Amino acid sequence: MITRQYAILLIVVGILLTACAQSDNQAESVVKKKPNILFIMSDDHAYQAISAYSNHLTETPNIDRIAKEGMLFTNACVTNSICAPSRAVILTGKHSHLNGKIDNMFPFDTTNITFPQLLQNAGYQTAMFGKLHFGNNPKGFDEFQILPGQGTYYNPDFITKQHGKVRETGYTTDIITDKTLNWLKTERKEEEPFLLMYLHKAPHREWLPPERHYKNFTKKIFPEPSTLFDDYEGRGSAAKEAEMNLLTHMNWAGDSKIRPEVMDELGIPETAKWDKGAYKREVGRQNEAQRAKWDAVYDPINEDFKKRFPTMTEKEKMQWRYQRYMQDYLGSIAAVDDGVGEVLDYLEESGLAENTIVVYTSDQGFYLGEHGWFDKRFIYDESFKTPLMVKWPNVIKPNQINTTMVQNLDFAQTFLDAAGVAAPADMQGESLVPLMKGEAENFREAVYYHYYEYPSVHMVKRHYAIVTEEYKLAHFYFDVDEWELYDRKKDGNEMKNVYHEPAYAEVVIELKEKLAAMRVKYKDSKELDQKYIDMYAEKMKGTKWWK
Ligand code: SGN
Ligand code: CA
Repeated sequence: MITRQYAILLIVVGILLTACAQSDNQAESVVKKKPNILFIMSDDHAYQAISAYSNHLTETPNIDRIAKEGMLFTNACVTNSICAPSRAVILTGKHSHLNGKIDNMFPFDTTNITFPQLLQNAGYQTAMFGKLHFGNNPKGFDEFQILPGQGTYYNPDFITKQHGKVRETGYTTDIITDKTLNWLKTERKEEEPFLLMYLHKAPHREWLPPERHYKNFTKKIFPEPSTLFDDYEGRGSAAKEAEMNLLTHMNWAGDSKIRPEVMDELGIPETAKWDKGAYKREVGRQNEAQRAKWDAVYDPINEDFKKRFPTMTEKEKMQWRYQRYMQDYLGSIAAVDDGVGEVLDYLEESGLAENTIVVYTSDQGFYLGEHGWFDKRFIYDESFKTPLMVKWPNVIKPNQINTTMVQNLDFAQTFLDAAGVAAPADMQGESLVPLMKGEAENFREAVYYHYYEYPSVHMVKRHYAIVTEEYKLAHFYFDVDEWELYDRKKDGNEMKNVYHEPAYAEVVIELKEKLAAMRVKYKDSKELDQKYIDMYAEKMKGTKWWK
């Protein structure tokens, strides 16, 4: 016979056990609730070429889905507008002068702690596919397949974690998409949250679209930017001396896809000494079948050019180049948009979308003929700002537009915050999660910028700067000592340096103080500027950049 006391004890134990089991279940569901993170980044994708921002150039319906279902950031920017340094800032949450990856030349210092390592330690399954451009392999990834260096548009090589170097046949953007989808479908573990980095090489120079898009895009005509014929008056020597002009610095063969033989026939010299080489490297990499399709479209363009070139004015050459540039650049983006659509579709079909943060961004912005330029590097808006949109169902409401100044510096802390993982104290960004929830006020007053790679390709001088919503104050240094100030509200195209205008004297004093304080806050200094000049000199000694 069970005594009454014993029966009560059993009931109490039963209740306690049930309560424990329930809280275990709750704990489990909390663990399960950690969001997946799909980080999509393309290379050199200008916000001017995303229809969520403006459709004056092209439509990107799939990329736009992310903005429609979530938040579009209209003032996202980078800390250093160049490829590998931007990626290093994203992974480490630290400015270039602290993570050490100041330019594209030096390999990334792998003793840096990156957010993927921290997520992996916290139980995330991690994978990376596409372009990294670090000079070494990424740490903190269960799986990676990355392009060596810049990669190529057709028949790319990949450095893989499992099988060493492999060569694939096909179009690189599509292959990176397939690898990403394949991992989601076959490698992803049900029981762990994931971090998936899906990193396109496109639309990086030399802009080779796939057949399905070059067939159409080569027939299109695009509106010219109002500053296409900028003469750089009213600005400092940096803009005047930069080598990014469509007419004078873009390659005829490599970039505009004029056959080297046609250049010879017309007596056109190479723009840069790798002009014809770049054509051979990219177009020349296609196999016979790919090349036949390519020639069917690009040969008639060459024939037409042969007829026109002898009588073309400089202005007409510039206009012709701009159209050719946009056709290939935007055609390459159309393939990125296709890939993004496929991956978003799969997230929906598989039910993963519900608990997945999806980010679309670029490693920096790009000039699409504004100021007569291509490329990036400068603090002027087209390359300083970068596209950014994020969807996170149940956290970010659909169709949000956020105008706050956010930076690529903020990603690491944002993802750690979303995953409930503590960020190291020396990371320098801010979590964007409060902004995404619509909770943050007084987020940030100004951002800091520092570009280093000079002298180098495109010859953009070293400069550091402070940017507020109203102003941009930049100091160009090393072989010059020049300041530029832009009134962002009055001069959106940044055509007039007002640094020397008496009306702005007060603004200059105030911003210089703030800039000095920012350099202290972020631990940048004259000593570090000099250290990086000395390192660069050592590395580049004897090259054409450093005699
Ligand atoms: C190559 C390009 C440059 C470009 C750099 C860096 N020339 O050198 O135009 O600025 O890469 O780009 S190319 O003719 O070889 O394509 S980055 O995106 O990697 O920073
Ligand atoms: Ca880039």
